[in-house]
Amino acid sequence: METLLLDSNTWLLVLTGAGVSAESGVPTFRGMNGLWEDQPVTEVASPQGFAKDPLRVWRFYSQRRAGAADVSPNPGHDALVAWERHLGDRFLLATQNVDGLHRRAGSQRVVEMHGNLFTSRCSNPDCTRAPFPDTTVYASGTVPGCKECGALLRPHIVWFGEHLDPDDLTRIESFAVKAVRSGGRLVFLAAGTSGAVYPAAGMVDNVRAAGGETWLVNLDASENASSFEHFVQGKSGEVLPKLGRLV
Ligand code: BJW
Repeated sequence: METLLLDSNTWLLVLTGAGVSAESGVPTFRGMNGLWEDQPVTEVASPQGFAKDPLRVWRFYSQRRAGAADVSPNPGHDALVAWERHLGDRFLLATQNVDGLHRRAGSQRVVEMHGNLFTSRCSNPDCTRAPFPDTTVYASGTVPGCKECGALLRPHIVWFGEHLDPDDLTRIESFAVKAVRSGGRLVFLAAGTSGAVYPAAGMVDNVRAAGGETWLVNLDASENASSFEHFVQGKSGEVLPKLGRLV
């Protein structure tokens, strides 16, 4: 197997997707065939889906909260923690996962691009209440309301058609810019992601355009696999612990 050198000149930007949590027992979107209760997830997890049937949306997220609370990080998560300890500020983890497993494993420099399953916020854009931690598994038939304005609460998740937090995107971009400006070796590694959902799927092209090196660790060839210079096929929980050579 190839090895990825992580030395004092390396700046490592990691992107993770659902596949990294698969070995912890969290179902991937592809694994569910993109369906939940026979409905396309894209229709449930969308502003339109919430407007049409908030009960169904909260049933979906309550079920996932219950499932994700019982799982533990796997050796793939642990390997990323070790890499971060080695590289310090020359490491950034951008995750599309909302399950919180990277932080539970010990990762600190984390950007949760698609939000967090255990955070809720008010659905009223004019409400001043900030997003807040919320581990409640709401009983079926319940839609929680905002204590401040009475509107419906919603999960703090980036649904299809919604914009990602611009601060998150800036943090990722600034990391790459800083790496290049410092004359360091910029490396981008994507793991466990189908490469189908943007803007995450476009990160590989941005890094290549900036002169960075690109690695993919995935169970199968993702939609954008041909954009990567290195492809290590396998389970992230088995590949990542062996891939990094920390010097
Ligand atoms: C393993 C493994 C193991 C298994 N080890 N590997 C440009 C072009 C075209 C469209 C767009 C575009 N820019 C924006 C869009 C629209 C849209 C989009 O991308 N659509 C595509 C479907 C084409 N994007 C958006 O709407 C985004 N917003 C945005 O860009 O705003 C501006 C804008 C809006 C509208 C138009 C244009 C611009 C928001 C995207 C938010 C995504 N949110 C979701 C749902 C959240 C719901 C929830 O979690 O409850 O986030 S979608 C879903 O997909 C979830 C995931 O984070 C995301 C990525 O999935 P991921 O992680 O890749 O998982 P899987 O299951 O798909 O794949 C798992 C992979 O792992 C597989 O390859 C397996 O083989 C592998 N694997 N086990 C290693 N053990």
